[in-house]
Amino acid sequence: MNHSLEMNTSTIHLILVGDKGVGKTCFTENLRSSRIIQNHESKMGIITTSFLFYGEKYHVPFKIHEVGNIELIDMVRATCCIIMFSTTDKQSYDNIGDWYEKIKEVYESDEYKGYKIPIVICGNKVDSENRIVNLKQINFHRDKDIEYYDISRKSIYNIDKLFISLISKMLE
Ligand SMILES: Nc1nc2c(ncn2[C@@H]2O[C@H](COP(=O)(O)OP(=O)(O)OP(=O)(O)O)[C@@H](O)[C@H]2O)c(=O)[nH]1
Ligand SMILES: [Mg+2]
Repeated sequence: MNHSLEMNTSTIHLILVGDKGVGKTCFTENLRSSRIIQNHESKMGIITTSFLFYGEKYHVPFKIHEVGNIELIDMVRATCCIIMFSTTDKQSYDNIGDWYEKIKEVYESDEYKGYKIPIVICGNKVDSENRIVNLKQINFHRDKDIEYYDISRKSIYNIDKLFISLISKMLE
């Protein structure tokens, strides 16, 4: 196994955003049970969890910051982002544009000197019988340099793809 990237990569700070109830905390809890966790803390409405991502090609340390309040985004220093909505909640899909705009505003401000933040969008809860946002309705990412994945935290579907997508973008 190649550990070289683990040795050379500093921690990736990931901001996980999305509406209330889309599954952000559950998603992070899942990572907690399947990855090596260094620590987990909640401060001023932001939950931060450290874990080591085990990929086939590399092991990468992440710090994941869960933010469910759009006003708190600029309290976190992050270099990549997951925007989550729930495929059982149309409003949470309609709101991803607001999250996207705010992420761009904060992480592509002058302070970040022209940085283009890697973003991946995911629609959670695809295991549910109550899915109402179907693949053909999900177009937000299409004219942007963003990948979209259907995911299920419950049935652990496509979770690793989010991290692999972000890691490849960070390495570009
Ligand atoms: N069916 C299904 N339900 C899920 C899945 N992930 C989360 N849920 C449910 O969604 C609900 C909300 O999950 P949370 O993780 O608390 O959502 P959150 O995004 O952290 O919400 P806030 O912290 O309030 O912003 C819980 O009842 C979970 O059981 C999933 O993959 N499938
Ligand atoms: Mg939560």
